[in-house]
Amino acid sequence: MNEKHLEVSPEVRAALAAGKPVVALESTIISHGMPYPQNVETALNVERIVREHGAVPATTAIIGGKLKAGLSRDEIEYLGKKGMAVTKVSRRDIPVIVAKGADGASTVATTMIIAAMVGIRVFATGGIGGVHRGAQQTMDISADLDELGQTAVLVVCAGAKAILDLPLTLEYLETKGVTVIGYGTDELPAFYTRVSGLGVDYRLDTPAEVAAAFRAKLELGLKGGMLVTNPIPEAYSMDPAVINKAIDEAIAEAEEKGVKGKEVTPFLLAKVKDITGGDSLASNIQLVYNNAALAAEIAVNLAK
Ligand code: PSU
Ligand code: MN
Repeated sequence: MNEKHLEVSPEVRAALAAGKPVVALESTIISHGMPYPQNVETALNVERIVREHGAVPATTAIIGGKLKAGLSRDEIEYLGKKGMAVTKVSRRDIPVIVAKGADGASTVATTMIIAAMVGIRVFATGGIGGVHRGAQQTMDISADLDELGQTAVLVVCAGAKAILDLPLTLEYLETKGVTVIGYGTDELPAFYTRVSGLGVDYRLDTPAEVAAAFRAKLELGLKGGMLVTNPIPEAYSMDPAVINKAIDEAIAEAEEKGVKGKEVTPFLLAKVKDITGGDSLASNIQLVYNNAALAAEIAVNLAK
């Protein structure tokens, strides 16, 4: 691999060389997914939770044109403070940001790319991008889904937000050959809620079972990732009526304002948070912690 554009922290490098479990983490969730200062606090807690579960955290971003795996506290603080002013970097954005020597926050797609480049197999986040409602007209389909179809990284999330068209998102993942696992559930979790009325492809109940399925995929040389959907803990799940009403309002406002392209997801996330008066933010934070713990356990099993 050409390491010219890569910077792996000493801790992450040592863990990978020793075959120890490592969990990748994204940074768009820090800059664009949550407000400051909760975003920085959450990012640091997620790193701690990964460690407590026996793995090394590798938060990713682009800093000064370098793809980074493993950020310092100061770098996390910097991205969190800068918020939406940081460039949100998905696959198509990487070449120009690197060539300019600029900074960028990694989406799910970019985090998978960085993880695969350095040899990290497991990644924890909150929610992935997907097929947006109205995609039949707008063709707004997140690059995260194609990345899952081509890059061999296992992604642990809490399902997808109902800001997306969930049935179409599942169809798209099927087309791309992405296995959707329900962790301890037969139903696709919908981020803020444990239920969606839609089925997952397979239910698996332990980190060891998930690791075995992913190991089989790697051994077979099947390209692409795997999606593990982990329901939000009961205690933090939201009333579906409340959250769905907030989402409908947010989507109506986005349409009215003509919000387009890469702005759509951050706009909807911020609106939903405002409408629910911060309740959704508290849930969001807890489900990320839950995913970090599971991802670390899967990484530990995969490293055995
Ligand atoms: N969904 C969330 N929280 C997030 C995102 C999505 O619930 O923070 C972020 C992730 O970084 C994801 C990106 O990769 O938004 C998807 O953006 P887009 O839909 O523009 O591909
Ligand atoms: Mn989009």
